[in-house]
Amino acid sequence: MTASGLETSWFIQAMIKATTDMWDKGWDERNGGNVTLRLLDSDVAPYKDQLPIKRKQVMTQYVPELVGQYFLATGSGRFFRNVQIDPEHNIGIFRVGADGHTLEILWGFGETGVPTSEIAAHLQSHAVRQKMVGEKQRVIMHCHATNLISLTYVLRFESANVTRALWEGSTECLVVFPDGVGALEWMVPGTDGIGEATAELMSKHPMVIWAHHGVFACGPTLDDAFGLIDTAEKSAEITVKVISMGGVRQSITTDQLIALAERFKVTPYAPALEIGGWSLAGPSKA
Ligand code: 2HA
Ligand code: ZN
Repeated sequence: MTASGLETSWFIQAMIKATTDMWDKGWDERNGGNVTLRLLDSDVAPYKDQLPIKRKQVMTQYVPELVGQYFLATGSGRFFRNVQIDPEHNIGIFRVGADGHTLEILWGFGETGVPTSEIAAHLQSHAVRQKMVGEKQRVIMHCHATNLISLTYVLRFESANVTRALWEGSTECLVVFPDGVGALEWMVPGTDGIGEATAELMSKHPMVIWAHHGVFACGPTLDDAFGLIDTAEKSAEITVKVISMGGVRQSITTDQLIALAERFKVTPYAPALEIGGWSLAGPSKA
């Protein structure tokens, strides 16, 4: 296989870098994780002759808001560690068809592959974030960041509490994600239901933690979404270590969080300030 012009495009190269970095971070074992990047008409214009409709995939959901939009996505069942070796097999480009319900596969995903199994959560989240921030919304990123998942087994699993724990876990967190994180109870992955619930939380938070599964983040660029997860995961790692060392003896206070928000001119997610601290879940019922 020779690298086509398309494979030298900024967007394929950026997706290779993002998925390779995510693999290197240990966030995406086997086929874990998925990423979608919305492409602009100006991105695809130079490659139009390489993007005929190869086949179609009918979805169970409707996303009329996204009709005509192009997305570069990781493939269902594909491994992030292989994207750099064979992009055309492991990632691909599709357009949302005129019925808002059919994906027109234009390039990649191998001979018979389709976009990520979490397409519902991706497209519904794109639609919600586009409504909020418009053109700037371009990336949804999902992965299995180890320490964020670990915390879902011990923290009282509510958005304000998880946000507060992450803000206290590292000073930069409140500045990087003042809108906090959403906490989504365990649900069956790959369903329209988890897609709807994720998108609903994405209307308040740029990141959603899926209990015992992983994290979803959004952003204007792959770097932004990656940076959000990286920052939260670093804080989660510190918090896991703190809990493992016997628990918190001292931490960042509410007044200090407020001072931080004032200095960096951000408005923090109020419920996470108001609770005054974070706590572990009650004793196991087992
Ligand atoms: O792509 O991560 O949530 C595999 C997954 C499903
Ligand atoms: Zn997953």
